[in-house]
Amino acid sequence: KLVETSKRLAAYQAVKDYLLPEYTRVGIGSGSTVVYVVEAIAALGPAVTSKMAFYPTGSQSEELIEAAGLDLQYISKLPAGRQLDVAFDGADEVDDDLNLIKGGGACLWQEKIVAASAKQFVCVADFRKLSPSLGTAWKKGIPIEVLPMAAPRVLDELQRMGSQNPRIRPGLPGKAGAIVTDNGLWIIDAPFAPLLLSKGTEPGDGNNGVWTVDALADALIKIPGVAEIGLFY
Ligand code: DER
Repeated sequence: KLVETSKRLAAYQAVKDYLLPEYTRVGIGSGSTVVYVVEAIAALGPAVTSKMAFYPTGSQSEELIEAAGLDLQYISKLPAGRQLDVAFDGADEVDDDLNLIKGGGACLWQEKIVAASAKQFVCVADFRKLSPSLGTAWKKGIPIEVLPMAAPRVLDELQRMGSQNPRIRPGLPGKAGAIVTDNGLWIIDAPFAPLLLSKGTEPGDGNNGVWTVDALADALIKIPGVAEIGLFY
């Protein structure tokens, strides 16, 4: 109950503070906190929302926008040179530097594209998500979207980089085999020792078992077969 109330309060506050009435293009992330973001936006009423277009980050996000009766548009149709005014999304973990682990909902690739297409990215996270360094609260690992045929090679490389027991995310009941993302790919969850803040003072290049967020992100994205990683930094 406390968690749901916290998510809802955070979402309504974020919309109040960051969705300005003059905005016309709004990104909508994925997950359960974003459900409250859309609820808060819809509560503004058509007088405000009818002037806005809403851009999804996957099938769940699309459904939320449509179910709320909001105008559904797509980032693929955004005119060249234009940006979204703001994008709202959740996170799995947030460190003191506002680095994020995202991808708990397996929507990280489109989420990162939409976030990067917005002038302002608003992350809505309840008290559970705050942690001194990434990997201390969210222990399931960094979500990494991969081409299925490369998954074994990526797992090998993650082991070599010091990930503790990286694994392909299994499907939920009703889906035999691996989770398949909205993009037709798989997710590998790769736990690493707690990541230092991106301004980490130690040489966080993995040799001493710890990484700075930016050093790890740079290393992960280079692994052949990796499409995108669930580190926003
Ligand atoms: O997959 C994601 O990155 C989502 O934003 C997700 O991690 C947040 O989920 P929650 O709002 O249900 O905690």
